[in-house]
Amino acid sequence: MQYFTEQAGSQGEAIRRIKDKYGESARILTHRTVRLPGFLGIFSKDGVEVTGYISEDSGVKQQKKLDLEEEKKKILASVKTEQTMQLVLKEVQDLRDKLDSVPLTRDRREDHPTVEKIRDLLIRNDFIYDCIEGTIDRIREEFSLQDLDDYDRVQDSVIEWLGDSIGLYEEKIESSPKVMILVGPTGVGKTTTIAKLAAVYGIGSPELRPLNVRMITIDNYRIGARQQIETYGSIMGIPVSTAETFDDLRKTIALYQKDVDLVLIDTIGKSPKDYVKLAEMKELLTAAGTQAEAHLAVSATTKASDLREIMQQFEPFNYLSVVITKLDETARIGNIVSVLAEKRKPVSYVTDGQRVPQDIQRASALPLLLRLEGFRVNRQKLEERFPAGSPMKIEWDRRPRNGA
Ligand SMILES: Nc1nc2c(ncn2[C@@H]2O[C@H](COP(=O)(O)OP(=O)(O)OP(=O)(O)O)[C@@H](O)[C@H]2O)c(=O)[nH]1
Ligand SMILES: [Mg+2]
Repeated sequence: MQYFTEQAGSQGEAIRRIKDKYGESARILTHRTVRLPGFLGIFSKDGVEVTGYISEDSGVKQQKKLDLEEEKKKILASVKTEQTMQLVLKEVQDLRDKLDSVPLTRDRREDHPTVEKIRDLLIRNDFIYDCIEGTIDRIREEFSLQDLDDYDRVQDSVIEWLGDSIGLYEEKIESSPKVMILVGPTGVGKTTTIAKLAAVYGIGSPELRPLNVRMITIDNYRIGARQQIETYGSIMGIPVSTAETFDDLRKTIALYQKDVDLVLIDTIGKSPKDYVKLAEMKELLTAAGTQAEAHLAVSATTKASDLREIMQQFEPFNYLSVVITKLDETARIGNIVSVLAEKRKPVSYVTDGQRVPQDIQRASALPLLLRLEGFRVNRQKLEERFPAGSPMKIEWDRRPRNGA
């Protein structure tokens, strides 16, 4: 700390001198009256002595001020660099624009409102990136710039392409008995679907005679699981067996060789991350015999990345088709439609509610396309192009209304 003492004839004069010498940072501590020496020791007079110090605080402030100045300079310098960068970027952009305009049509069309609108709709419906870009590319290939002005025509084609991308698996009950195993993650609706299928096939339809159906559950671990399927069985008059071991399963199926048409096997829901249990379940396929077919149940509400993972993890079951459940619980079907197309897996059944057995239908693109949000769907045209999968649903929906 730097101290100072200043003597003057008056306090005012002392302070003025201090300010002149030390500036604004001078701080007064004390002042006292002193005898000031006069000329040659004679004519001495009273005066004031002021003591004080130089404030470091203001020194810091000053330093800060300096730092700030420094910063400001730096910022200004960087702004200049930034400006240069911006200029360079702009130059690059201009160059790119020039280059892009060389092949003419392609990027000019990208800005066509029809293309933009379709892209937005596909995004809104949760289609995955590859599917969206694939569709946009196809629009570019198949429509001239002039054709793009006809939005309705373009969107109708897009709906058709999406419909065509949905592979269908038609279940054929030929071998006797046909053994169908439903695998899939926990809680997607496997047991409910098994019950629906048992009822639908057990009751028959105008096209298919009532089949002799059996249900087998290997879900002995969870309290209530066995009861759940047995309840369905007893209501529908369809026998249910429980297989405690894979050997049990083999023996049970062997018992059904003669007069049973369809054996439906309900499995335990497994998280796709449950590798060990999945491997164990794989043994199940072997036990169920060579004629057994696995199908994977997934909920339509599953997001695309999870769907991919599930489909990957259940791959060892060589599932032939996917059963889409809980379609009623989602407004967006882009995720499931795009992942199925990506993995090239067909759909066999679609379920859209909890009612057993009404809420199931044989797969068709129709129920999925009808759920497309924001697209103007011409139902009649779509029904002609993508006929409903099976009379299953229609048959059941008619019954209550006819009072049958
Ligand atoms: N909204 C709706 N709910 C469904 C559908 N299918 C099944 N559910 C319901 O989903 C819940 C689970 O169904 P389950 O059949 O027990 O599912 P799961 O796959 O057997 O389950 P775990 O055996 O625990 O793996 C139940 O409440 C069903 O009623 C469907 O299509 N739509
Ligand atoms: Mg179950």
